[in-house]
Amino acid sequence: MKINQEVAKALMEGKPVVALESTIISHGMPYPKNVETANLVEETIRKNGAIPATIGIIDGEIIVGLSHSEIEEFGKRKGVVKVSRRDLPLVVSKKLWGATTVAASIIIASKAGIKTFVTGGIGGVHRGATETMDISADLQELAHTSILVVCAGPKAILDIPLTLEYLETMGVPVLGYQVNKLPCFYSRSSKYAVDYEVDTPKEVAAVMQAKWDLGLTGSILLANPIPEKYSMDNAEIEKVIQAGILEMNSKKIKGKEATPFLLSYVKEKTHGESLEANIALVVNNAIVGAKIAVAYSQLKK
Ligand code: PSU
Ligand code: MN
Repeated sequence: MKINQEVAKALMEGKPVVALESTIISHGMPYPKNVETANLVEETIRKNGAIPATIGIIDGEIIVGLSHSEIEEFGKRKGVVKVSRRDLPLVVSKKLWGATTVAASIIIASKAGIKTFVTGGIGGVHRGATETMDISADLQELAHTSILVVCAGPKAILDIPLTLEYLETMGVPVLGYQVNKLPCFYSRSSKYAVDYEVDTPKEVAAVMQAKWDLGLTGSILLANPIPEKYSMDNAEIEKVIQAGILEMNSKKIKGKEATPFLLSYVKEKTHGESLEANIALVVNNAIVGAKIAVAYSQLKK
């Protein structure tokens, strides 16, 4: 594992660092929006006082803190493997390029000593999971890896209530950032309550400290709603998602292809509106994640 110099130094000095994933770059958004977004997210983290560390695998080497040119390559390159826990040993031993999901990224970030992670939306229990058993490996990892994960809620393509049940069973607190209803990725709100509402970065930092000081390993999930301006109508997006799932099933798309297929289907059918929403929500998460990383590092000092 290679930690870039700036990130390594910051970690040694107890400065705030925010980890980021690369699946969203290689498999979550089309080029060049993916690269523009990744760069904007990094810039946003810096503006808010923390150091970004985008994680990816290049020729089998795990990198914590990709350079701009490496991010560009992740955005363009064909055949980059989507890497979850299951894929890690293969991509490393076969010396491949790998874009890390939330699951793989938080494993790596945590090994590097990073306590804050930012993404768009986490994976979760898929609709129809009682038949397909499609439950994102993200959930397992949230249960076991001690890191704060800032997202805009579970992706709307999922079965939200089952995802919440799973997180409860696994002991992962689901916090709403300045909201008491769970945001659902493309839209600010849903009918589901979060476990607790938190209102400031300091408050979140205190939860992190309390959880891990108690020896309770595992993550904390912070759901930060998409900015009002980009929030999409729940009912409309739901129609598109249902049609997307039908098409996905008829094409027999499943496993790791399911999420990328649905995200790109929704993008097509909303004429790119969902992509703009996706970008806005990740950037918004970067602001909050950086502020929390700053608050947590102050608390630790
Ligand atoms: N958030 C986004 N876009 C994405 C993802 C998250 O805004 O593409 C990715 C993350 O890497 C997450 C993955 O871990 O989707 C979940 O995939 P699956 O459902 O196959 O576990
Ligand atoms: Mn899956």
